[in-house]
Amino acid sequence: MNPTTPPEKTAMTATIDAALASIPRERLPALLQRMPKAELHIHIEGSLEPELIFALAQRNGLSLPYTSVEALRAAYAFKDLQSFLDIYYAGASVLLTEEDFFDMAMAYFRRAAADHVVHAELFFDPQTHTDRGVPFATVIDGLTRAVDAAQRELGVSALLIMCFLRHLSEEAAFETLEQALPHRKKIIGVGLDSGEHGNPPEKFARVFARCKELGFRLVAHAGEEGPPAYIWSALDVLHVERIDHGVRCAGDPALVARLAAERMPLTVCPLSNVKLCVFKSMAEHNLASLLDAGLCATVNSDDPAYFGGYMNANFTEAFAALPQLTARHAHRLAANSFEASFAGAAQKLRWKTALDAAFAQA
Ligand code: ES4
Ligand code: ZN
Repeated sequence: MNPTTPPEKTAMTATIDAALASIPRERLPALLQRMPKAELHIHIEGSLEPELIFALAQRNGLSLPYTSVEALRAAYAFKDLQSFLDIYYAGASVLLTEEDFFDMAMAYFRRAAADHVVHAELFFDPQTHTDRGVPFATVIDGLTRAVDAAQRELGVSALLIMCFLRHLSEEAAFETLEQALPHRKKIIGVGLDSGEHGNPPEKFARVFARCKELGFRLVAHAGEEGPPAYIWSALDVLHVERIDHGVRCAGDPALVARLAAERMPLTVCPLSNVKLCVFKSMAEHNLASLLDAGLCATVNSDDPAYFGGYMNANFTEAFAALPQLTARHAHRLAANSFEASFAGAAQKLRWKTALDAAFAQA
């Protein structure tokens, strides 16, 4: 089977197949921008632009160790994940009030809507805030208010995923889960982020088991910098439903075969991977080979304020650098994003129909 062809063959997919085959590469940038898509891997604290960091610092009477927006942006040269995380946690320290979280998320939703993101699943890191004395309720109330406003004002649907910081302890993760329980209806799932090295999924086996019992959907970062073994244990120990990043699966053919057989989604973040030196350049990114191996890969922005672009930049830069990527791959990536989302089946079908219509008109 051609792995870029959807598994179910219907009259509509035959029409789409014909349309896809005739779309030339030069029409791809416009199509990538215009196609409806879901974003499944965005750390909302990573959408905080330097301008907003400065504005929030001023509003909250905080001083920053940078003299200007330009000086802060100039510090965004990363050699690996940890060198980024140090700056990312410092940037998030300007967030104090419910309004701050609302304003940050609304700025992201406006950018996402401009890129025709119709659905977004936002990661947030409660421990980054509660450890500074910001109440859990302040964080979740600001974000939830933005989720409601995004639907109402922009037509963007959104869900919230609470991440545990893997460099902190299991006990700290359990405490965070306890704080989340009064708000559980506002949180679709839990994830695992921060520095991967030395913090394997096994460290959070019991927390994830409890989260599953409580009805949370489960995802985890694995195989970004960490080895394929971390992807195996995210699957077999944490029982996640999506792997965030996962690009390092490519070093393990048995793992790739399993991910393909299970249609286990990978939320790939091309610009992030290049900025954090997971790949030396976009031309060396393995997105095209992951798709051609039949994996349910998606494209996402991760921390767009830090990595040089939002959804459309991730799509257009990956497609520009990888000549193997065609209209068929573009359609598949958007279809995968809906398939891999935590939205309901009826909603997924409506998005898929809108996606097919966008390509049928192309
Ligand atoms: C992250 Cl790029 C990345 N990896 C792991 N954890 C993160 N938190 C925010 N961005
Ligand atoms: Zn991430």
